[in-house]
Amino acid sequence: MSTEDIIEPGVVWEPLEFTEFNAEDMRNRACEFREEITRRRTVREFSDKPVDRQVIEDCLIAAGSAPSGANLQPWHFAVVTDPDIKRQIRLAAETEEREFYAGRAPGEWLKALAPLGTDADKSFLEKAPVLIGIFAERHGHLPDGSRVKHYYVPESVGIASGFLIAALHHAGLATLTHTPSPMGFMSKIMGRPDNEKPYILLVAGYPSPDCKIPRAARNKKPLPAFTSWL
Ligand code: IYR
Repeated sequence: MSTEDIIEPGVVWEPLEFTEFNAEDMRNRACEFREEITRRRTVREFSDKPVDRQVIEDCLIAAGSAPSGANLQPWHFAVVTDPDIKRQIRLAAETEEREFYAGRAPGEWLKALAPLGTDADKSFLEKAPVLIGIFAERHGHLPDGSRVKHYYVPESVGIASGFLIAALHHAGLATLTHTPSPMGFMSKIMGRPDNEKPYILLVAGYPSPDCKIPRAARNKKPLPAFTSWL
């Protein structure tokens, strides 16, 4: 606590550290970030080149700084690099995905996916160096075991996941936001408790040297199609 802190019942206020940029710098920063983030592409063909653990940890710290309901940070990130565990995850995901593509998915869903060229082959789950199981804590626990209610859980975990994807991209890594369906197997294989709901299986690493991506995924709505100014 610094000497500038103001203490009131229930809250300690501290001064905000804020960097204000001049108008030109701000425009440049917005434009540079837009260019960097819009270069991100979802990748499904990964190389097995390992990734520095420190890089993943820094990106996770960035994710953990996300805003969340009542600042309760209702997320857990399970990082998997062990080849045996990756193999178990691949086998379990492919079992579900084979059923998904062979009939569980409604025709309309398969039609929507067709331009992306996805299928039940999930070999990237073994090949990529890092899998990050993202879990949403439906509720938390105090040290004495009693329940703590969480708020805006999907929103909070979604924002943290977005931070993580942006941080990994910024560091120079490719990602895949994989949503195997259903994903209950993630809890079992990654040893996560019942209060955590599997949310996303994020794949991270380098793209394979001959990586191809579907052109259709480049189609992004133009600004007027998804914004309004009042
Ligand atoms: N889970 C399947 C299907 C799939 C669903 C959506 I929505 C996608 O954006 C991509 C794929 C799979 O991973 O192949």
